[in-house]
Amino acid sequence: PSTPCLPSFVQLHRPDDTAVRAELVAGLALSPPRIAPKFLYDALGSRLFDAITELAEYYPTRTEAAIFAQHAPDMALAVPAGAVLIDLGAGSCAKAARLFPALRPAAYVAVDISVDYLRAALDALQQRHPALPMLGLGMDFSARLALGPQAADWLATSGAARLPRAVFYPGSSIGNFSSTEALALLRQAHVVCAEGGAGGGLLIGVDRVKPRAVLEPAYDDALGVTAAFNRNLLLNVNRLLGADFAPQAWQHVAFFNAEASRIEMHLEPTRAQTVRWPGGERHFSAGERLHTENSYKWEPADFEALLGEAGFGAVRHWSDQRGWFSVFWAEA
Ligand code: AVJ
Repeated sequence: PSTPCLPSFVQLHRPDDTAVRAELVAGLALSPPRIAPKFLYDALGSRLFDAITELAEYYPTRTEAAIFAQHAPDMALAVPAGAVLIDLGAGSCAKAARLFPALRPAAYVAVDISVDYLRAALDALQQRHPALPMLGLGMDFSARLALGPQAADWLATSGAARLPRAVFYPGSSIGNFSSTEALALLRQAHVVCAEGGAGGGLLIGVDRVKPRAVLEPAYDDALGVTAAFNRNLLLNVNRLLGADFAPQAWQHVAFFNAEASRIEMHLEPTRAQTVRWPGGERHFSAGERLHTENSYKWEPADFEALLGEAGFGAVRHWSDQRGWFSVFWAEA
């Protein structure tokens, strides 16, 4: 019997406060102004997102979960057993953990923007899987995805350097990226897979184009949870930038832009106002929208073509009965 594993943790270049403030100020100066969707996820925002996933209107989370539950045995035939499972945006690590019995990974690398967030989740998961080597990797992979030398050292020490790598990117988080940005990220994911042993690949959840009558309520629910999630971004910006956004003076706006194949979320001022922060200000006229998120919806054939452009080989996918969501496996 081998000794139980302890999770390891590595934090790579965390953006400092100055860089975060500069990014916010630059976005506010644009016309139209925009703030990146990552600013939706402070402590309250993450809880509001969890609440969104429970809403009747928000189909992606439960649809994807049903696809994994139904097709896990089939996925296990495609994804090599004994791989290094690399979980992008791992958060609570719950989605990956549910796949452990089917995929039987030999090592688990949980990637998220902050290892602080991963620490409790990985400590608890390690208790339930004492023999599985686990690494928490703090990294903003939306800027650039590469495991780096410290993770490579950890894989070598864990005897996992030459194992196939399965990159796991569930939740249709890829939807936050335009096709150009998504291609860049998928290319980097392909490099990560290709650096491991043969047979690796990418397991990714993708939300599909569907009728507006289904899409729009998912992003503008009857209880106003998504509205609170969107407006909470202003409170986060107030905290990060020292700004004085009044959230009650901003309305949640969400609609499907069919030409661009994306849901857009905006915040619209209900009256003209000036927002101030140390060293700057911006005037908003009534109705001048602040763009906070895009959530792209894909046709499976287009997403498959994108995977090919990114360097992946054989592709297959699994979907729900209604064809609302797909999980792709793309071989490196
Ligand atoms: C976490 C990016 C997948 O686009 O559906 C949910 C975020 N925004 N409701 C999505 C979100 C509003 C979500 N992703």
